[in-house]
Amino acid sequence: MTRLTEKDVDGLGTELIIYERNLAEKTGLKLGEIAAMAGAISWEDFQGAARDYQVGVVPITSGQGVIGGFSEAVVQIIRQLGFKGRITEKTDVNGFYEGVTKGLEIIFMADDARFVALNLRTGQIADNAIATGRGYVAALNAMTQGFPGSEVLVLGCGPVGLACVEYLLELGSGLAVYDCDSSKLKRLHQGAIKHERNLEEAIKKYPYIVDATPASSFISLPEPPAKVFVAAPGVPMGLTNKSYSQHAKNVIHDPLQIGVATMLAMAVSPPRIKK
Ligand code: PYL
Repeated sequence: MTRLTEKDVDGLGTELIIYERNLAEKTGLKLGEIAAMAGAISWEDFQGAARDYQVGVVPITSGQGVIGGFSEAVVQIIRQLGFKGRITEKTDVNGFYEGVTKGLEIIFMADDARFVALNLRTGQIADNAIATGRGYVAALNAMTQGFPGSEVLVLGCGPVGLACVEYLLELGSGLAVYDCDSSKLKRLHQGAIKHERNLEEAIKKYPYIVDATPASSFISLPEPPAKVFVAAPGVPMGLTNKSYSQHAKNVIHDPLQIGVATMLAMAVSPPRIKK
């Protein structure tokens, strides 16, 4: 997981209205609707949870320490979804204790290894990598209205890519995967998954692409008027600057918003019956 910088989250909280408008133009949905879809909770129940839960964000100083603006960005996204949210005054375990004793029932916290949202009432825990994968597939599904006519190409089989694969299988979408480490593909033996071995060829073949890799500026898309739709979660951006600017209208990308929104939906979603 690539660690965000202050620059990545700078201004994020104050630009959420513009962000939502841009997302709705591309997908026809609000951030909360995309999150509810990916989090397997109805939009009505998600709005009900917003009236019911108090949410806290606990800054964590371990490892490389606090990222300036990170907790502020997370709490602004939470508020944008209609929830009451606040950052604890204290950090780490002290901040967790403060939140619990002050009645916060959903706690967001991130160290360098993992970013979670814990629902203290139900015990449900949402992981950012899984939520990000699901949220971006839901957004791409909405933008393309169900991936007509082709499989979806997932680049990268790390935690985000694997969450994309799982959700695409749940949606019943056709699916192809590429990973520079082809040994990772062996684990994905589910019959319906195509394994692509050549990146350049694969990118030319699929109009629907999820970039779930930690690499930057390595994806050159076919030139317009080729129609291609890309979900590019987090940082760094995998598209080259030229491809990103040529296809910007059909690219969904943000450093945190869709992942955090889907974490919240997953944390308040009715427990899923284990099959
Ligand atoms: C959650 C983000 C998404 C991509 N990379 C992940 C990352 O940057 N993780 C580190 C988060 C550290 C937060 C710090 C704080 O400010 O509480 N411990």
